[in-house]
Amino acid sequence: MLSLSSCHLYGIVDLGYVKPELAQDMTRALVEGGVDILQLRAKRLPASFVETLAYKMHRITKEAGVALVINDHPQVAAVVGCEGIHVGQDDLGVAETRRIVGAQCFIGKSTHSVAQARAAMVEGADYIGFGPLYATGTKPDYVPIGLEDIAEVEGFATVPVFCIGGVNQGRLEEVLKAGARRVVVVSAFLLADDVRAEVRRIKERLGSEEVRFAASH
Ligand code: TZP
Ligand code: MG
Repeated sequence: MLSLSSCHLYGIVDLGYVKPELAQDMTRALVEGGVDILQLRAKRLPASFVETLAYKMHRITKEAGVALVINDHPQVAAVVGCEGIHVGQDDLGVAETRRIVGAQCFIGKSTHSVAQARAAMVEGADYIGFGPLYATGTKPDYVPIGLEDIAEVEGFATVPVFCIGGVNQGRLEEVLKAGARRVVVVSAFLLADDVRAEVRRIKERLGSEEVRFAASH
């Protein structure tokens, strides 16, 4: 399994886009394409449903060596033995979440400003989601924060920062130029005609850890 700091491309199986019965196929496509880490996001579905699906997805991700993160349901992450849990600003805090998931499970937190990113680090989040950078149908109620604060957050963060929100092939270049090192891609993957090919394309541009290391030394 890749360590969290080696993960640069983050995919999400969001049931707002994927029918539950196609979630396993989508999981396979995303991991075969090359996501480093994958989240199950099933807003407004009961925990029992999320748990059943998490077991099925975890079988696939584990085999592929990809960490599975559960959005919103710490009990599910704990019982299924998922590698990560993701919480938002309105969810349980990091400490309370830690009490449920234990020490083995890493905790990611969504942040929407520099101040929230700092606070999430102080709280002990293991990674930060930072966005939405652009307006996105996946989070229609959120005001996009743009690209200008990415460099600042990357400058002080001592945990991985995953930039999120409207990221796609066409925008990747400017996102990376703004200082991002890691991205989450949701709809651009889930709505692609060829999911594997789309993941591969973004993965190639993001580069391997070795290439990045060589470039910075
Ligand atoms: N958090 C901030 S933006 C976002 C989440 C879950 C959705 C990103 O989805 P997309 O489709 O890649 O814009
Ligand atoms: Mg949440």
